[in-house]
Amino acid sequence: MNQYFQSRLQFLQQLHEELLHKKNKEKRSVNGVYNRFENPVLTPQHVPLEWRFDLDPVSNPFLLERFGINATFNSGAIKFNGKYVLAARVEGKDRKSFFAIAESENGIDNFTFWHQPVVIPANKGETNLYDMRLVQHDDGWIYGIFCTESRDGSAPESDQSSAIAQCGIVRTKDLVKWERLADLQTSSPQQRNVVLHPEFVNHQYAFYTRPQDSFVEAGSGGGIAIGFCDDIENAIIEKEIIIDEKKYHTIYEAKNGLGPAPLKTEKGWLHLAHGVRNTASGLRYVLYMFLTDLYDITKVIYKPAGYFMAPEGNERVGDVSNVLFSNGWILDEDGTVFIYYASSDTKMHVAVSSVSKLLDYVMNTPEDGFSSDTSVHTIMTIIDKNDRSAFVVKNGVEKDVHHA
Ligand code: M1P
Repeated sequence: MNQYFQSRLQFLQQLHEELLHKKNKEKRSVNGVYNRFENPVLTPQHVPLEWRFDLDPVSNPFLLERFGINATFNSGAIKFNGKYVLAARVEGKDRKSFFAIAESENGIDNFTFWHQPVVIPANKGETNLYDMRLVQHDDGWIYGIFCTESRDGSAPESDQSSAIAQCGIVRTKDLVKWERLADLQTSSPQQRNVVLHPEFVNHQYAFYTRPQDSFVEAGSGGGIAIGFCDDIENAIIEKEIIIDEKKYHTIYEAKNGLGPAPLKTEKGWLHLAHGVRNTASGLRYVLYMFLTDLYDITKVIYKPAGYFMAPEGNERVGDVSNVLFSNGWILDEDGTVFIYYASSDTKMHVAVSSVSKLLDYVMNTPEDGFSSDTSVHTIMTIIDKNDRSAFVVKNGVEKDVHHA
């Protein structure tokens, strides 16, 4: 082994080890709903050296990177064998995405990739796979629901950008061996952000879909929909019912899409979704929440106005700037919720909350009145309540105003 190779290897290994063992630190929360953390939980630098470098000093004397990683983002999540596990979207410098499993003991730091990326049997013509939702279903399987992308065959040769997105389905028991099922069939020309509901509904599988006209724009489609089917091995959805539509002058006016599978709570099914609007600097993706009825999952019963989380600080900058996207969260037995979110299509982060806080947020944050006038009215109601309250806290001092 030449000296140069040896010192470079040492340098790379040390950098990697330090990153993998770095402790994460919770940040204080202003809104009180969740706490962000100082460091991202997955970055391209977390990807094992063995995937990126040929470590043989004879065939790679300069120890050059042979397969570069561009981003680690939009990860599905599940608690598996007591570990916090992410199915990350790993994107190479060649722009192709694939899935890789990373695990952590505590869910907030030291995420480490398994030995090899996930191998998914490929379908003819597929160019790209991404954004897996991991769902432990009542039927005993863990499903991976993801987006498959291929070139739009009807586009002229001069157009090398048009693509068709559809929904792929795989299942596993161990996150190692994955069985590919037939792709989901719906009548929508484009389908992204499809999520499997974790329970049977009237003995049927239920899918959340996002019917869309073109690859980027929702067009006449859009909105989060639900469809049902009998057979997961050959899943065909005849009818998509929109349960949460795009709407003028909201954070989801251009389009929206469901994030992870909903969490079951005593008050209803808790949903995390992304909303998109257009701005002078491009599309802005933020996260929002809503609650659906426990027994009628097509019925939205609570929906706070505006966003739950938006890109902050250096989360704002990346390959596709001004984007937060989440397709994975984990609910622990003690009610803690780990929200895994990606910033700007580049890296993964975690925010921690609890079911009680999230339900309080969803059920007690005022809903959208859809005008400036109603927003002012909402604030006036809060001020008025504080003015009339017997106990108010001012400048950190709790004071009984009736005896002041
Ligand atoms: O670039 C932002 C996101 O764009 C897409 O989401 P949507 O289908 O809602 O527009 C997805 O490609 C997603 O992966 C990406 O993060």
